[in-house]
Amino acid sequence: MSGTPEWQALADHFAKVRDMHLRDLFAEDPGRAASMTVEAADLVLDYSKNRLTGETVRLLVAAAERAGLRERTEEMFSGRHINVTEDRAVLHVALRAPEGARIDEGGADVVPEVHKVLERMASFADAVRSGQWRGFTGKPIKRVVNIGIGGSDLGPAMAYEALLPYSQRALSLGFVSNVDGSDIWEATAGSDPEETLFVVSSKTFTTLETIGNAKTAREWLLSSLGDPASVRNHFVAVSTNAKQVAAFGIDTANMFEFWDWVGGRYSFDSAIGLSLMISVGPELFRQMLAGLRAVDEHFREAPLERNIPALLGLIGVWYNDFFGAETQAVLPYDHYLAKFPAYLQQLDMESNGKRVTLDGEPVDMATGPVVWGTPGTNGQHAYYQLLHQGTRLVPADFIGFLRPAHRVGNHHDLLMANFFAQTEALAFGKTPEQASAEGIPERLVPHRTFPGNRPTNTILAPELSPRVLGELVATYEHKVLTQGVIWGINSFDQWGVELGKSLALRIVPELTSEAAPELGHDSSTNALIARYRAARRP
Ligand code: G6Q
Repeated sequence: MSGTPEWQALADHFAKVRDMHLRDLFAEDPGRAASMTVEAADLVLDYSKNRLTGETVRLLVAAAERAGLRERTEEMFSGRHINVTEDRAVLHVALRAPEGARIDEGGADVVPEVHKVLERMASFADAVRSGQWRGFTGKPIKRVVNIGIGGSDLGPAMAYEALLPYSQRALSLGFVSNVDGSDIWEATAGSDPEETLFVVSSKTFTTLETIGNAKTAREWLLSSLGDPASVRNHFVAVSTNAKQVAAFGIDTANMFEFWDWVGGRYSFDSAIGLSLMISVGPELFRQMLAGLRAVDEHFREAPLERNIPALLGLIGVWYNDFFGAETQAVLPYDHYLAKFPAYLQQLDMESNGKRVTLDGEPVDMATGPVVWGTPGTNGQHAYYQLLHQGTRLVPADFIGFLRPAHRVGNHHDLLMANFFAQTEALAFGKTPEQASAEGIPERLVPHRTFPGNRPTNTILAPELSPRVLGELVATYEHKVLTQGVIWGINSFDQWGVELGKSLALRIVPELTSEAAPELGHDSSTNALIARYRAARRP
């Protein structure tokens, strides 16, 4: 990409606009906000508080077209194996395709399969919610614990929390992911085994953490209920691997299937969302799917300069590759979106944290940024100092809602006043002249000056409903695709997680074997392992 005339045009343009200030850009064009606001589905994106002009957007769109964003998008939607290093289709969009749509993979239409599994999930979720599904001793289920990690955890955990106001409160949900025994300990402590259902979610059903936690959960159950036959009532599986599910002892009649064309971090709306569906019910889950679908259609059809996911992606590229920004903050002004930044961390960083192109050549530009964030207004009293006055450029997405989940006093007005104030302060700052005019003593003026020109996107939606949550997730999924296409990388593999995993497997016996093994690592790792072994001795 970097050798193309489109990229060069962006570089030339950057040299002209890099020092422009948002104060001037807004002063010069009273219509700026109106022309830089896009609406799609239930979402409004105002990207006017970014350091760019209409020309920047035109050039970024030209770069996206040159990189083949449209072609790659169509390839994805039509089931081509765009995950080239794993030779797989990338069809999370099929998970929300309407009945009657047709998407072929491996010579067969996958849409009927998707709907078949959705139906099975719905019957099961209804049975658990209504108390019709009973534990081994005849009690209804009151606690559901999803055991999974990474893509088999972050999505449902995020969405469960996001949709808590829509959940069946009589059912408590827990999410166990960490191999650290404290996680399963806390998730089961105080729970009644007779009323607990474990959903073991693992695409491969071989993941060390998940299988370890599932075994511990089974022991916990059996230590109380005794009879191995009880596993049938208290364990279900979500997986692509029926053989391993059966080997674990879960009846494959209680297995909910998904497919290798759903990447882990793109899977929360597949059967991986079973625990979420149990919590909110099938109807709201379907509304969430409709939200995802609405943005899929928008992304596929809207012109790139009016396309919310594409614009977010391209604006991100602008800061990442021209301004040299290294991070991207995501700041949801909604308590229930506390886990959304963590979810996006995986979606974005595992997808676009790559250093070689699809052809295996080194990428000659910066790829995915470090994504981070926490809900407003908490961050304001913590790290926003750096956003306002630090030396780094931190582009930020502000996500807010017109209506709150709960009308509690004037809390929502206060929350949203902060939401609007922050992007205004970041963009326009406070000049030394303004500070002096406020009577600030001269020696403090430099400290109390805000340079402004700190870029933000504002995403507004009516309320955090299941549908809107789906829209937000699809927006970021397609943002990630947009950027991956520009950088020419494979956003759908994750080889970078393999090395640590295989080294850990090699180290396990070194920690646990009775005979002191010869340690063949570097001197640091050898010494650390020796120290651990010494402390482990009874
Ligand atoms: C996601 C990754 C990864 C994966 C976990 C869990 O895209 O592939 O986070 O989801 O490693 O894998 P399993 O679902 O196979 O247990």
